[in-house]
Amino acid sequence: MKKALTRQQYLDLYYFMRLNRAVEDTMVKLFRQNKIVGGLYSSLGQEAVSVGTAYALEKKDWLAPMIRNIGALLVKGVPPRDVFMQHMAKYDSPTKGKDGTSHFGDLENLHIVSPISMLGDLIPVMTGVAIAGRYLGQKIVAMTWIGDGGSSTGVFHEGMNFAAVQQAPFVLVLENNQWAYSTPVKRQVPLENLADRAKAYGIPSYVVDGNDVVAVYTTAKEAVDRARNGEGPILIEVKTFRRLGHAQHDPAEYVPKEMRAYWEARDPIALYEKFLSAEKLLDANNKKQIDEKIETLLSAERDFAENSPLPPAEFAAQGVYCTGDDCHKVAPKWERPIAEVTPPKSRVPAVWTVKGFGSGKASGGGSAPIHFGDTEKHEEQSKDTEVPEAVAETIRPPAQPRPVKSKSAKATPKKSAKPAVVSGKSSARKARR
Ligand SMILES: Cc1ncc(C[n+]2csc(CCOP(=O)(O)OP(=O)(O)O)c2C)c(N)n1
Ligand SMILES: [Mg+2]
Repeated sequence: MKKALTRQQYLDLYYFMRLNRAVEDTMVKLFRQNKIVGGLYSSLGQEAVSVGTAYALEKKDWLAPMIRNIGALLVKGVPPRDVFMQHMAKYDSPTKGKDGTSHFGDLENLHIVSPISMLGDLIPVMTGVAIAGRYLGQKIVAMTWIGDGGSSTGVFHEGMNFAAVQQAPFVLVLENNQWAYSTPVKRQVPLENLADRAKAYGIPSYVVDGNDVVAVYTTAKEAVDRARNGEGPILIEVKTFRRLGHAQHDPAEYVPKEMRAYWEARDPIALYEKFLSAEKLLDANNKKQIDEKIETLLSAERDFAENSPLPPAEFAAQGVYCTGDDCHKVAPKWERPIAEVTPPKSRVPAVWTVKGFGSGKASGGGSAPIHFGDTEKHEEQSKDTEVPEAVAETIRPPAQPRPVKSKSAKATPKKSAKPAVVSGKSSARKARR
């Protein structure tokens, strides 16, 4: 932990980690009192990740949390009562009681996109947010988090590739907490550092100790600055450990004792307290003040949440489907002229083959980004796309006849089945097509 921040920044990081832990401790109590409606996930031991990364964002930036990022919500300005009420499905909660965990956002004020349960889907969504911000000239950065397990989904790769090719101002925090449910990282990815996944997209990456909040913050700040300055997306792998089970129902008995002991000795809050007192940034008196501040705040927030009513029963049937303009207007708020969505504002030149691109009108009267219609095929498209033989030889590896060992290949082939072993070059090419 290097000393480079202001005193206030050091203390903010401490306060938010403590608040993160206290909010989650309160929810464990509520869960045991049967007041939490859905599942309850924990970021115990991972507070430095959510807090250190979100603290690197500016107010205008956007984030999208996953289940273990309540700390990021708190840093962005979500009051603890909203987190409590959301988990308790109370009527005053951000979704008015229509969710039992943390699926809520705030697009208007705090710039928070709701979590999406399908792991990885937030990556292309937040890439879109980042690109939209660039079109609008807002100089924003978008950030989201993904687990070690989530980094093996298809959409992770599609999303990262999309972000990279668009040079989106997007930071992805890959939270490697060693486990995806009961699967250890080593059994799902043959990589020492998951940050190496960035190489496949030609983008920069960092590996950082996720239990050192100052290291997490300074790394995230550098990444956010680089993304904001137009360097494109950045992947940060933070190495940490999921101290509890996947959710409250999971005792996580599959975690080896030595592994747990190693990480428990590296509690991010305890480590940070040591650093702060060694640097004379925190003494017993400051600590007591922070304890009291958090206790007073959370007891008021918890009371508010407990006193909020559950939604009326009939509300369950309302607002399930959008009924059109009387529900909310489904229309982009930012139809843009063509100059704003093509270079130099966007990274990639548009190579539309559809005639009339940019000349259509959207329902709001603005320029439609793409005009589909009964347009003729562009000349380029109708050309014969067959690769000349001489060129084909240079781009296609020669066919390697392979011995067939698998059971299914030994079985009598169906009439329509292609030959399992191909020998000649031309038949190999046909088989590949
Ligand atoms: C695409 C997809 N597959 C499976 C799941 C079910 N699921 C939810 S959380 C989880 C484990 C995630 O592990 P990891 O990404 O490492 O995150 P962690 O829980 O460790 O924070 C799984 C498999 C899901 N939500 N989405
Ligand atoms: Mg994990």
